[in-house]
Amino acid sequence: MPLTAKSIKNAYALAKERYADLGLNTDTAIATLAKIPISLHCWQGDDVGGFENHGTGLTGGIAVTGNYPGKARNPEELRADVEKALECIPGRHRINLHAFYGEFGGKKVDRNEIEPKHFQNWIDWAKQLKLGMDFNPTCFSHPKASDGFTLSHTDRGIRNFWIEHCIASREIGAAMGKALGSPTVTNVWIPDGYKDTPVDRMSPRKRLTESLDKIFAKPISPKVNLDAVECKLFGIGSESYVVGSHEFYLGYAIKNQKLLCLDAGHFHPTEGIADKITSTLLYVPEILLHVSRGVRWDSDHVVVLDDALQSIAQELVRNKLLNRTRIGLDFFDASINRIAAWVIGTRNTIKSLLIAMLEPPSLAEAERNGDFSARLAWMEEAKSLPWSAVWDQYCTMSGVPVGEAWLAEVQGYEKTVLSKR
Ligand code: RNT
Ligand code: ZN
Repeated sequence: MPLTAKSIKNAYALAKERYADLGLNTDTAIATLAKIPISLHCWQGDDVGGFENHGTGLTGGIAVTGNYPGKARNPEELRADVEKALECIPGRHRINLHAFYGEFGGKKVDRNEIEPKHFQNWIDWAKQLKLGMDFNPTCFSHPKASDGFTLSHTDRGIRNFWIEHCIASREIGAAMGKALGSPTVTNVWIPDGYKDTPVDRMSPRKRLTESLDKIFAKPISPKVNLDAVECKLFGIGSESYVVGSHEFYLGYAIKNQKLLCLDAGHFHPTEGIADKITSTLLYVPEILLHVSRGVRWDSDHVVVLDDALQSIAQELVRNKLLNRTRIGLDFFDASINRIAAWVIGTRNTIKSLLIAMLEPPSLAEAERNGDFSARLAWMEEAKSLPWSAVWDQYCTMSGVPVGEAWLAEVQGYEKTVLSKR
């Protein structure tokens, strides 16, 4: 039996009362939650394919596995698919593009020649849907990245090519931010690294610093563009050494007051990013999150409502850090319906924030009082509070499917649209 409007309302009324007894206002939680945008990564829709055709396929030490039918083949299809996903997600969000999703009208425009005009259709579409936009230079899947090095390459010509690409990307980010009245986060991630043990770990890092300094030389107003840098531990084919490691970018971001991007899949397999949030935010102005799920390696699985995700949300909410954190998603699964992947991952991320917002104040109080038995007791009891009734209410208020009802929507779209591709 599907949930009825009446049962959702009744369940919410009971939940509201239960939380009120604990000192929490569920209406306030919903209103706060509705103001937090999640940046949906366009690349889940086409397996990080992009709209160029250099014949290199996906490179850069990342991999998409699966061959589920119906992937988006062009900008129109990708936008339609994102719209379908957004219809199943409560709130107002953002769309995160990579540079190789530009529209070049059949002309060959190399990465160092891209301009805001190549993204005008995306900007117009985002404006219409009231979405903010985020951006990324694409320093992979290109002949000039074929040996695995870009901004730290030994060849000055190749380095300069990628520097120009990143400079062009910042300008595009600024144009997007200006057009949409909300700053674009332009995130630099490069794949540079070695499969096997290097002898010289220092020189590539020096070159990367120099390249980044050139890229960021021109000041751009933070009202339109914010620069972020993303670290990584290893990639496929860069197992032994990654130039842009955590320590490298942590230092660079602190020194230059850039946003540090923390991707959940970019650390040792048992290392979470939640515990890094308060430390880094003491030294950098803001952070960008790539909410992802590494399984055994940086495998970019769809985000589920697990402890790692909930810890991230708790850190942001407990420490009131949401206004200094840009939340983006980064996963790519081609083994399931790609729209379902977006919906599942995004709904889970929003759910985790809601659960964190509904944490009883008694938890922090117990810790302040040094009562660690009470802290653990509350931590565990809090897990079975009726947050799902509040979530259902939020979905109802937002006019999006409640509970599993979104799945039928996505299945219907698969039948009428995706299966015809
Ligand atoms: C790769 C990084 C990077 C990419 C996207 C496509 O390891 O996580 O963020 O996933 O830019
Ligand atoms: Zn990432």
